Amino acid sequence: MPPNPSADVVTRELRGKVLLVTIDHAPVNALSADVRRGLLAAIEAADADHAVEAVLIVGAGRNFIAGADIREFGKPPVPPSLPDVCNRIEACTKPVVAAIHGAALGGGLEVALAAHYRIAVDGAKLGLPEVQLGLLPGAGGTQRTPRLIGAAAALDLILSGRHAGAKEALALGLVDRLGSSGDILAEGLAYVHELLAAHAPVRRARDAAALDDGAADRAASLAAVATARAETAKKSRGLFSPLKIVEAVEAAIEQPFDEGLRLERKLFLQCIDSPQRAGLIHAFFAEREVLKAPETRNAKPRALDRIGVVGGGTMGAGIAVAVLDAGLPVTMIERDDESLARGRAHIEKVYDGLIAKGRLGAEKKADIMTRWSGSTSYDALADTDLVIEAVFEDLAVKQAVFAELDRVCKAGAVLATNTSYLDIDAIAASISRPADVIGLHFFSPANIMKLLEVVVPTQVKADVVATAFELAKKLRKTPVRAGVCDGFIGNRVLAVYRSAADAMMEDGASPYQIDAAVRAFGFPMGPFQVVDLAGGDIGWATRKRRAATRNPSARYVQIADRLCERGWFGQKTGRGFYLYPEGSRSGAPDPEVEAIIDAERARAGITPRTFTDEEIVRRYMAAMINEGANVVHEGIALRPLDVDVTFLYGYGFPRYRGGPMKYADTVGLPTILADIREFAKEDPLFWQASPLLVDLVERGADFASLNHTA
Ligand code: T1G
Ligand code: NAD
Repeated sequence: MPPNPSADVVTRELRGKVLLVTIDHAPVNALSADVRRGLLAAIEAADADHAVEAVLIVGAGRNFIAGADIREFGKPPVPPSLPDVCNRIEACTKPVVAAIHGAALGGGLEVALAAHYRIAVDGAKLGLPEVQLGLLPGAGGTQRTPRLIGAAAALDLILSGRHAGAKEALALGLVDRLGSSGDILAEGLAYVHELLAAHAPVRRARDAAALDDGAADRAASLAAVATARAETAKKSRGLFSPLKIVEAVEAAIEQPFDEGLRLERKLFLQCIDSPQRAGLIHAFFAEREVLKAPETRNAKPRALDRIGVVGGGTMGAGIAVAVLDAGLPVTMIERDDESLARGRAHIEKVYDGLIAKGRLGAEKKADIMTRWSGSTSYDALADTDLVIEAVFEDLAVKQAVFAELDRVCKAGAVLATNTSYLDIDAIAASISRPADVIGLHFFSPANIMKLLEVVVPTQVKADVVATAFELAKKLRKTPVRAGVCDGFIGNRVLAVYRSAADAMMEDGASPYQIDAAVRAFGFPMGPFQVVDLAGGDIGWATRKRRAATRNPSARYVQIADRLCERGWFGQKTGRGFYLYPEGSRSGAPDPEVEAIIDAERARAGITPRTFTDEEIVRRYMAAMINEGANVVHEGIALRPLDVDVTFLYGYGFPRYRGGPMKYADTVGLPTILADIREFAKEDPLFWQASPLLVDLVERGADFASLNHTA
């Protein structure tokens, strides 16, 4: 048997007549160059060794293969390529069986599809999620999958990037057999022996007939492609790879296998070169890196069996639903019975909505609500492990609540506040156990939005931070560690680019043009639509709170105040920057708002000028990036990637751009700095380049250079 060049990550062992090939490359058996070399060598060895009558491929650890090694993308390719490895597996003269447990994703599923037979066990997840990385299956997935499961099913799997469970995979025809026990090796070996006993031939997916079983089939396949093309063109919102996927699957119907494979390769390399690939892969790793806050490294989370929520308003109710959805019991505290009943009604409204959509049964709702309890007495929190305060945004009101929590909660309970802006150090310092106080800043609606800013005050204990991250995991939230300042990471940066948008509006751009330009950039909504959604009154309250400390020489655009003075708070009042006839959620431009803007320009002595969409985006992004750099510079955010994840999960930043700091690197920091210096000629107080940005440009470095593990 020839030597094994990758013995450390791919082992092979002759078990009777079966060559057992095991991929053991932690953490997820990604197809690194070593693994590819090892797989290739194993098939070569199998073909060369007469003692081998069949090959069984399995993964060590929790997964089969999670795909190509994503860290290799963007770097010079190292042979052998995965398409070559898959073609070699398929060309093996002995039956090759893939035994799948855990993840068989992307290139991992492509390896399995190149094998001649597939068995899976419960818990397996099979999929081609490359589209989520701005790619397409580049090792035969777009050619073999349709031939095995048909064009429509293949398009659904590849365009959605979703994972299919073992049972669905069998039904689709992705696998041939389901193993009943969880012991994948035993199941795999038993299946191989059964195939050998039946003299099962090698069977290549390239020859499978799901596509061209007669003219009718072919017509149906082409119709599926046409439908997918039309839907994708409508839905893909500027994404590059989805339409390439449709083109590749179409080739699987129209072209001979090897022709289709060549086109797949060409399209794959186009996706590799697209900046969207870089943005989406950055997002993939960034959302995993944020989980590793320094405090979580050595500290053990405290218990999290019973949760309390103080306040049953917009946020308190949403947080309670998130806790209930995680399967935990929640105790809600409100000021009085009427408010408590309103809090419970807010929660029930969420579940009634799901029932109305047929996504939840009434019994299930009743069962969930058995884990809700409510009281107007804080004593009901005596036994809770963690309490989240979500009462009015007023320091004195919150400190009074924390005084109550300090009185009733057991030792070791974690006391959290959901404040948006207030000084959490001041809240912590107001009680006898400041080390147990932390900020948990949810985003509205709290049961939906994935982002959770974990705000770390100066006196907090490391295990309290670790507990907060553990809670995020239980609630399926993406936590980002933030330091204490006005607005933490997200709202602080938001306030700055909102001001840039306000200034452009007063200088001549209509709010509707600004929103349209920001949507074209990839955001689901522009800044003025967001104000109308969240409610103009919240920002107004913040501006009023800040009035006393606002720098008098700083530019202050009063247009939003004029609307609020009229009670035009947005969707909740039927008008704001937009008009919302009969409660519709999509607003129409309002000529009265434009008249108010004109009047404000005249009051401020401003002669309006025109803005191109390109300039609007440059100013909007320059403000966002510059303040993002400031929060990193001041240590409020650990790294630029923490700012990116905050905006990806809390502010609708287009994922394919990777986040504001990743976007800045894509554009080039010298360009961003030059823009800021250009804009500073008009308003030097507002456009002060971040010292971090200036330093990076001087050193010829980028934000990515600061994204090390914290
Ligand atoms: N490459 C490199 N590293 C990977 C990886 C991959 N494919 N998948 C995961 N990791 C790392 C991850 O960064 C983390 O590292 C650790 O593994 C655990 O991951 C040619 C082009 C498999 C379902 O898109 O969906 O094949 O933070 O925290 O929750 O057609 O990881 O510990 O340092 O997510 O148990 C297609 C991506 C690639 C699957 C496991 N494959 N991975 O989830 O653990 S493109 C994917 C996942 C491709 C071919 C194409 C999940 C998982 P660290 P984790 P998990
Ligand atoms: P809300 O006005 O909808 O609800 C506040 C609730 O707190 C009310 O039901 C009130 O009865 C209750 N309450 C007040 N004082 C109390 C006390 N002493 N004891 C018990 N209950 C009391 O407000 P909201 O929008 O849910 O905001 C709550 C907190 O969350 C604020 O700090 C806010 O800044 C923050 N926040 C709000 C949002 C948002 O989008 N609304 C987003 C993130 C954070």
